[in-house]
Amino acid sequence: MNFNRQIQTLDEFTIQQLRDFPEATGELSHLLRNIGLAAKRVNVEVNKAGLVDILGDAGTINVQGEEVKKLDVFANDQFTRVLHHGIACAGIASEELDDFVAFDDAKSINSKYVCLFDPLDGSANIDVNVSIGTIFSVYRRVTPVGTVVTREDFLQPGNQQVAAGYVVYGSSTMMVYATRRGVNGFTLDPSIGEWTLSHPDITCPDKGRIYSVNHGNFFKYDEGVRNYITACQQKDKTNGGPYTQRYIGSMVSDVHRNLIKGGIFMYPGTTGKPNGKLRLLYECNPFAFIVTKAGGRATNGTIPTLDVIPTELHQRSPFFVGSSRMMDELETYL
Ligand code: P6P
Repeated sequence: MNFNRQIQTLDEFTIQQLRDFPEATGELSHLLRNIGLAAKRVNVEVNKAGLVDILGDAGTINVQGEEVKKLDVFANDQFTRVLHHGIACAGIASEELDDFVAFDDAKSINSKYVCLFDPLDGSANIDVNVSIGTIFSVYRRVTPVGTVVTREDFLQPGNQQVAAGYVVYGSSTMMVYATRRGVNGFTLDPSIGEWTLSHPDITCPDKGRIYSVNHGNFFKYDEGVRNYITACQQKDKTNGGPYTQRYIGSMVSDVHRNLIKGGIFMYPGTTGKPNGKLRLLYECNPFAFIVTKAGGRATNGTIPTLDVIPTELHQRSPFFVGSSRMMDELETYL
């Protein structure tokens, strides 16, 4: 009997990666599978979100007699719980939590990774059915295994990440993650509840025709940014302009599209918010790592995003990320 097994699940992929690198302990693969499990649970709730009137608003008790949580709180709980119960994570930091959480039980203090995440980015888009996402970043701890993690384990520059990824809860649900070995995308097959390898070895085209920015802030941007945005709109045989403007206000969707098709995403600083809106540790750094591993580039407008030394868990950073040749062009204006 001929089994035409084309699909490869996330479990099979991570185990195959282990075989290719025998020195690996398997803890990072285990952590990534944990994230995949939590994301499947979040996906179920996100897909029901449109029924919230039936299921009850956050803070109420639903028909099953359970307290209905805001989706981003639910998502935060799922990722925190799965990572705590796993064997690979010694602590987490989350957009939803003021401070990091050290897992101080005997098993967790012997884990060698920490994870930072935005459990549900763009959650304000849920009630208008625009795609939203989870963003995560994984570091090897810098404090000794066997001790409780401290703040310095989380305040590492993005170039120290061992893995980073995102989940986009959209027309289909996808999980994309990067390690030093490359970028791979998995699409959730709801009929079997498995992440299946759908986008192996993702590379970011070195050029694209999409630019993504909130034009509403145009007159609040620096002159260099304004001049670049204007250039994107002008006919120019050297750079293939005018470009197409695409911006749906959900970072995961906007960056994912530009990663696959080629393009540039910008969230610059403004006169009122010189560091912009996006968070360095669990929004900018993960995408900077992913797009860079795919052949693109990312900067805060001055230095590569991955080289920024963090000082606070929730610090913001201006962010420019995308196709390498478009980033080169942008930098001639900054
Ligand atoms: P603005 C969503 O709230 C978010 O954090 C990102 O997902 C998105 O790229 C950005 O904010 C949109 O912000 O100011 O353009 O509405």
